[in-house]
Amino acid sequence: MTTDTIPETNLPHISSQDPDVYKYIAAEQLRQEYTLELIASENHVSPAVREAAGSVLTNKYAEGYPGRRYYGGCEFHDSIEDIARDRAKELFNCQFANVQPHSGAQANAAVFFALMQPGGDTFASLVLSDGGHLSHGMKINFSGKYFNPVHYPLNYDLETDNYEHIDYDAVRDVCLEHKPKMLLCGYSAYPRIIDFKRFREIADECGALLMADIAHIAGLVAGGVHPSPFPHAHIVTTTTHKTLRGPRGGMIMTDDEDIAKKIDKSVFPGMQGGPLMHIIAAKAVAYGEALDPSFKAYAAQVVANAQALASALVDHGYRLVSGGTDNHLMLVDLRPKDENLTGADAETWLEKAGIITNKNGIPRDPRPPMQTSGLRLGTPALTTRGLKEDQMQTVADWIDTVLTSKGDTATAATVRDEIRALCEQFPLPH
Ligand code: DSN
Repeated sequence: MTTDTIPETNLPHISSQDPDVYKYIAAEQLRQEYTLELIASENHVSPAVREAAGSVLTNKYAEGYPGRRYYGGCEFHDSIEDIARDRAKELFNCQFANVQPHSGAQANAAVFFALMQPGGDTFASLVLSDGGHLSHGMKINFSGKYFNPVHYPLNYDLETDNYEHIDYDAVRDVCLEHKPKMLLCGYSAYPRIIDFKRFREIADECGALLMADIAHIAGLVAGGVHPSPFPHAHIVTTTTHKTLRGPRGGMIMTDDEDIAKKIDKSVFPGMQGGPLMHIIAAKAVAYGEALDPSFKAYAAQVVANAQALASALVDHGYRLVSGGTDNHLMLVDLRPKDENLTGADAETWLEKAGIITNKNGIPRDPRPPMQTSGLRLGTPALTTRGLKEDQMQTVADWIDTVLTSKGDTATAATVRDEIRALCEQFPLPH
């Protein structure tokens, strides 16, 4: 990057004090401005959320909870955390919210250590390679090291309509066999509606607590375009930065007072020390935005865009895992289009053209995780910048052009110029 390409960043202090760091922040701003962000777990926050995250609240220790802190000077922090908790409860229609987890994985860890005994207790979940999350039982993650995961399968019966959907009968069978203490639902790469009511019936039948990790779909739940895990789940965890469009962070919610007490203790002092109060303020601001009626339209457009993109990709000859999408993401199986094309190559070639994605294993993928046969695409970030169904057709055409050209440099340059022109028409929120 040359200095004449450094954009206006409104960061005068870093710019004059620390040009080494500044130039990369500026470059990143430029990258975000002029590329299409299709990573399903990313989004563009509002300037108000960014201001809160960059505020003086970062200076303060506030260990404890509102009204019960271990440090003086927390008066305003109490008010901010109360606003964040109240807005979270209103947004998700639940009784208790802990807004202190630094991330989704830490939120999940806090729940596991609050409600299960390490070293023995069993939980049931979807395996990472089928669309689950590493904190749902991966062997080298805390969840697989300290607890005993058993996994329920997707439906792999090609004769049925719901191939590669959650197989609820199989969930029930696994739970009745292993009697897990907790049943987990909610995923990182699953494009279909989750039937929380059915999960709760299974949890009740086998005596398990139901935990829903809605990290990916929280914004869709808040916007009313995906069914809510409440009142079915005993515990709900989420991240705050994906479809919910807040700062990077986590949250835990419940309707059960006993569970809420255990969760609070498990987050602090169990897992964490001082809460990130600047991030809690940014969560409060983001929840305020999500409570605005305009957020419902945003969430509906995210899904409409995903469905438009999915259908245009199918028209180009790609296969979608489970046959399509009901939410913000899709998993593209690249093999029917080109048997030799890997997710890793697709990710690299698309990035050269200004389309940012991530390679992703597809269920029963014969390739290893750093290669993969699939690509995960999502529409939350494109929808934030104002793109609609018409542009999704164009995005699918660009993806196909780049992949069909096998990463040809001239093709990538042409597409990149066209994308820049589109990005200029749909600037990021500043
Ligand atoms: N890494 C996140 C994602 O991309 O889905 C999940 O934590």
